[in-house]
Amino acid sequence: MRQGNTIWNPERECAGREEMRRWQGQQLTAMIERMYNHVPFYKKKLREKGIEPGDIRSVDQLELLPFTTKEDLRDNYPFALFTVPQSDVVRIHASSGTTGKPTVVGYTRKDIETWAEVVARSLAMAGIHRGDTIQVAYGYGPFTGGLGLHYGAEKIGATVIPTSSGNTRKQLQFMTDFNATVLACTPSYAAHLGESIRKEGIDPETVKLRAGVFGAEPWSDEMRRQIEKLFNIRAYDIYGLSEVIGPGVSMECECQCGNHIFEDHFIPEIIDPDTLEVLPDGAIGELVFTTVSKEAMPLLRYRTRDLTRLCREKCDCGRTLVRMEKCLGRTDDMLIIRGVNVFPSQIESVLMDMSETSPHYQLIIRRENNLDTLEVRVEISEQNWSDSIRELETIRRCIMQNIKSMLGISATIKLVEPNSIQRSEGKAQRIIDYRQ
Ligand code: DLL
Repeated sequence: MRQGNTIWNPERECAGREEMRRWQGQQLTAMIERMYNHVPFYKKKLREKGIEPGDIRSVDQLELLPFTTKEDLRDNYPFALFTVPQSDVVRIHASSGTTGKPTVVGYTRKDIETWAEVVARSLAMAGIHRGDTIQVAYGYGPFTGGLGLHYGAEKIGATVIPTSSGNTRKQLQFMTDFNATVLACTPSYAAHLGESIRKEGIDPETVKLRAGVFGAEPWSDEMRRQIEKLFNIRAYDIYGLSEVIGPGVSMECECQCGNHIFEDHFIPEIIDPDTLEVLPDGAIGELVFTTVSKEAMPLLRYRTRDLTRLCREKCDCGRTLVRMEKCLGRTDDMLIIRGVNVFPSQIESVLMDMSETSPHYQLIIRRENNLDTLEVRVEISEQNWSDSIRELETIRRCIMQNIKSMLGISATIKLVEPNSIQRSEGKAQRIIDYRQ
């Protein structure tokens, strides 16, 4: 085992496989009983499969259980999936989504404690501890980022600066004046903050950050390197979704080889999104979670629409928790351009791998004469913005060729001036699809 960061809960995070499976099985049995007895929606779904409480005793039987989808959450808006009376619900979060009703999530006091525990484990994984000062620049509100990180950071005894998102100048002032050692926000906002240090005339030496906890949107390893360079820090990936709990479903350790899933609370599966068949470890597919310990709103085989793969090989950090690879993207963000499946993260890898481009880009998709077209708008970095048409043309051609060789499709590349693409303070909006 590597001697490094503290393992917050070694009993759970380093449990043997059999011990973990036994624990998951017990929790699953109890969860199904709660769901069956308190939620008509689940009772109906379980009965349709011929399942009664007590029938499910082991995680091996997960495959027998029905799936839950985002549509199910919307159909049961706002509280019909709660397994506890509303008087036991101490917090409600909601995720806005782009269309229709928001998805609502409720938490009992114990759920809030579980959430703080998994975020505390996550921060410890990144070597963060009491004595650190964490600037939480995720949005505070119905979005789970701000309050999720906040409670976990307080649990480990760190000092929290709850800046929420936005107001970049104030963020930088607090970061330097209060000696923040950790920044938590979306990777796109981190990139913007990093660039703003120099623009605001701040001496980078006065920035004391040493780690970043970034997530809530897909980001490539190339983007990670850019952010690490901008701040001179180590950047860690935190994953989560409000329906399951919020941030802290999985987190990267110091080995940075995938995110460890807190599987004592959230049992993962990978399925083929078309056939719904369970796929073996190592295969890419849709991530599904069963939240065995949650009280207010447990979820049975919830389809996240996130695409990734699982790995159970031993990790050098000593944790035995299964790992998920960095998310490739969401099934609903996958663009089908002239029949080819394209994930924005693939294009990001190409762009961020080049030193001339900045971490700000947009993908514009149109349909012209029944043919899909992809335009990639990318900002050139300040130091590479040139008056020479020839130099810019060389960069443009290079991006075009690299995208063609990675994806097999041609894209129009439009180089735009530094600072011309709108910056995001939360999740970046990178796709403009005029076909919809
Ligand atoms: O984004 C929770 C969160 C807050 C996670 C802060 C990490 C940090 P939602 O708004 O419900 O919750 O969005 C969940 O965001 O299904 C993924 O598609 C995406 N996502 C979250 N974390 C990552 C990540 C929060 N690290 C949806 N990498 C999820 C890639 C991520 N995608």
